[in-house]
Formats: sequence, C-alpha cells, structure tokens
Amino acid sequence: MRTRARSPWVVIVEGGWSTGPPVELAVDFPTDVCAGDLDGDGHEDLVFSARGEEDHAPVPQSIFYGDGGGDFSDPVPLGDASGGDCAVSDLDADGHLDVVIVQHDQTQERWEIDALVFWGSANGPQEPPSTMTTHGAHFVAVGD
Ligand SMILES: [Ca+2]
Ligand SMILES: [Ca+2]
Repeated sequence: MRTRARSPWVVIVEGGWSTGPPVELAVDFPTDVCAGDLDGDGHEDLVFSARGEEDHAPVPQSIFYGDGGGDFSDPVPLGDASGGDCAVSDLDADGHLDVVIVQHDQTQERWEIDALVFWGSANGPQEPPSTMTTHGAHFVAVGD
C-alpha cells in the first residue's frame, strides 16, 4: 500500500465478495501494511508502518490484533520509526513471527537509516528492536 491516506479501510472478503462495510482502522500516514498471526491465537493481525507526513519524522508503528471475525483491536504502538515497507516472518525460527520495518527519509538527507527488527513473542512483537544497517532502503522481502 502506498497511499498517504489516514485511516485505511480493511474490507473482509469471503467467496469473492465483500460481506459487509469496510472496517476503518485509525492510522496516521501509513506507508505499508503486512499481515500475520503475531500473537499465535490463530487469527491474522495487521501491522501498519508509518512516518510523519511532512518531515518523515519517526512516529509510532501500529499493530491491530484480529479476532478472526473481521474486527480488530485498538492500535497497539510498536516503537517509533520513519517507517517504509514492512514484512512479517519468523526470522529466528523460535515459532513467533517477527516484524521488519525499513526506514527511509529522503527529505532530511538521512539516507543511512537502520531497518528495525521487532522480535516476536507469545504476546506479539516486542521492543526494543534490533537494528540492521541499511542505506535508504525502500523495500524489504523475506524468504528461506
Ligand atoms: Ca493473532
Ligand atoms: Ca521469531
């Protein structure tokens, strides 16, 4: 997702058609969204990365825990970042999904901004994140 809109909508789709009105989630200036069962309850959760509108300043990243029925929790903040792309994967094979958020800020000539890895736990990703040196990374992908 590349929009700078506030409050993205999530449309729950079953069988190829929407089953109801969109669910509006409160996120300021999201830059990307990634999904996975972050707390291991069997229901997909959403992570929205974001950054400040004008200056790309660090802002809280947000997790919305899904209930499996199309509703989501209030946003749970996940550290501040000048968030760009995000990805979810179990990077250390401990059975808990981890969240990677790259940071990018071309407005402040801050090209060397570390990517962040929030390590997963039974309660979801935790702070503080580990850092991974990147040079103005725009995207992240994970794979085995
Ligand atoms: Ca979950
Ligand atoms: Ca993990």
